[in-house]
Amino acid sequence: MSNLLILGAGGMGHMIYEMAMESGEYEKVSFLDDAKKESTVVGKLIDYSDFHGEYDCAVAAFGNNKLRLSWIEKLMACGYTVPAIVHPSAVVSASAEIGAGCFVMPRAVINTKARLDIGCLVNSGAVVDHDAVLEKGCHISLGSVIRAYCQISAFRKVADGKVVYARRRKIDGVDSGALEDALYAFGFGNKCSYVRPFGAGHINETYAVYMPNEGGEDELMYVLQRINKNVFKNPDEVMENIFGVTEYLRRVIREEGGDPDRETLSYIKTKTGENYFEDTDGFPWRCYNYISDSVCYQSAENADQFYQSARSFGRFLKQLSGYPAETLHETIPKFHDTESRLADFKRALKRDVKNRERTCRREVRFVLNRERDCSVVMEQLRAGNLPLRVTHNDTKLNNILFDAHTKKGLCIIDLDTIMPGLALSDYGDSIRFGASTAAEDEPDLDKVHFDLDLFEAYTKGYLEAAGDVLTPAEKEYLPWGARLLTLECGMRFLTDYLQGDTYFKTEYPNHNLVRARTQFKLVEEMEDRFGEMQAIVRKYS
Ligand code: ADP
Ligand code: GN1
Ligand code: MG
Repeated sequence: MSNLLILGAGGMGHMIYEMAMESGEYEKVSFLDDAKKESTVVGKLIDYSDFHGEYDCAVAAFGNNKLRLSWIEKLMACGYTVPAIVHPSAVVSASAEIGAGCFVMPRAVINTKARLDIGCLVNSGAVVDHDAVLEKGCHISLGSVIRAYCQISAFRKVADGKVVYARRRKIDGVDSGALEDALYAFGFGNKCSYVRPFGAGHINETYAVYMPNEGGEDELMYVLQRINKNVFKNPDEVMENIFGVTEYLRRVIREEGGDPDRETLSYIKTKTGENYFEDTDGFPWRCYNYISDSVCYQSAENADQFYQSARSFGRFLKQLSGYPAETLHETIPKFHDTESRLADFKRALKRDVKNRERTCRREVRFVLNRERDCSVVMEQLRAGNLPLRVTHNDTKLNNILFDAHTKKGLCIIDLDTIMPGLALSDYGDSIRFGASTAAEDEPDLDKVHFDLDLFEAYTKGYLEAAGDVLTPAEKEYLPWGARLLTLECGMRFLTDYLQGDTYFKTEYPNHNLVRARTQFKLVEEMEDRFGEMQAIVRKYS
């Protein structure tokens, strides 16, 4: 057993004496003090080195922070072991670090991953919450609270009963109070290295959140999104759908022997347990884990990639075939109701609030000439020939993550529009976006073509993955799905153009018109090749 020498026989020294005795770790405990004449005082401070043979351990029990520290350093230099003395009633997390010569007094709490540098004094009833840091020689006085992530500078004395809050750090890439609030709401504020805009979605504001990993390097760990409340009027319902569906998918994926952490998104609740955080402007923010080693493509690099995406969306449909569709909220009413979309278009055309009708007459005519088409699928639905299923409803290629190594589809993202819908909408929207030779906003229409090989690759993949759950009528109408979703999307872009670009994000004044034109070009080519499309669907049915 060790012998302990306490420098300073004042009030604090006597508390340390009692604590050391109670700990049962020391055979002999004595004081050095220049003034006191008690039986336990064995000498003067100046003689500290002479006692090293008899006492292997020594601590400095001075209330003055700098004095305590300077003595600790002298004791260490002399070869003494300078232990931390912790009262048995104190609660100290196993992951907390307590430096040499610290005193943790009765009923103090040192929480998870808190770090106390040498010579700190945490007095009775004080709380040092998780991840807080006390630099050397601090004194946290009676009953005070150091909140999580605070850093208390060296030699600082925090007065009795005080609460110290962490000050917010400046985080690179944060350019608004709302984004900063959101980062803190999800608990990233104190660690986050930086954030940056992420992805190429047309609806939400998406940020990549970088945090230091265990090796101290910055790593993309979370995706934080501000939900577009102009589009999603009821974020509670959006998030309820998402939590319900992702929890269900986790179970299905686990049963299939897959990895739920990589094959579906894991949404994170706020620190107060909410599904999303609402900023002071009333915008909802939500967050999910970034899936590492994944890639997101804006266009198919080859037919196999497109085929893999089809397999993923097909699998997604199948995985959710047992989900109780009636529990899902309709997050955007009549989302793929082509007749209703046509009515919206006609209203925007009539109002023409931006005086843009004169700039898009050809496109307007293109839509009005296809009024009949807008009812083809809706009539089938009304007749009960096509079943409603749990569908994704926004199956663009950039709403799927690929595994960076296997190059296979990994995880379906952008779950805001999961609702009861038609399988042909999911199939058709993928074709619309992916079976084109150009980007959705390619201004040179000579570059925009409907690619029948890509169409075939997708059809093959989709039917391989989901063919057995689809009815013959659903399969028969898949080509219509492609044609109508493309027409509908073009119509939506044109409607937004007429309304002054209030729905989709745009980068220049006629961006929506440019987008509408590519969609109509694709529709025309699909119309020309409709017979071939139907034959391909039959081939894989
Ligand atoms: P939006 O409704 O705006 O399209 P998304 O949820 O689709 O919102 O996110 C926007 C974009 O951010 C995606 O299309 C994708 O490019 C990118 N993105 C989102 N999450 C991830 C992720 N986990 N990994 C890679 N890219 C992602
Ligand atoms: C939007 O959110 P994003 O960018 O994945 C839109 C889709 C359109 C698509 C056109 C909720 O998809 O419906 O088809 O743009 N999403 C919503 O690119 O309206
Ligand atoms: Mg998206």
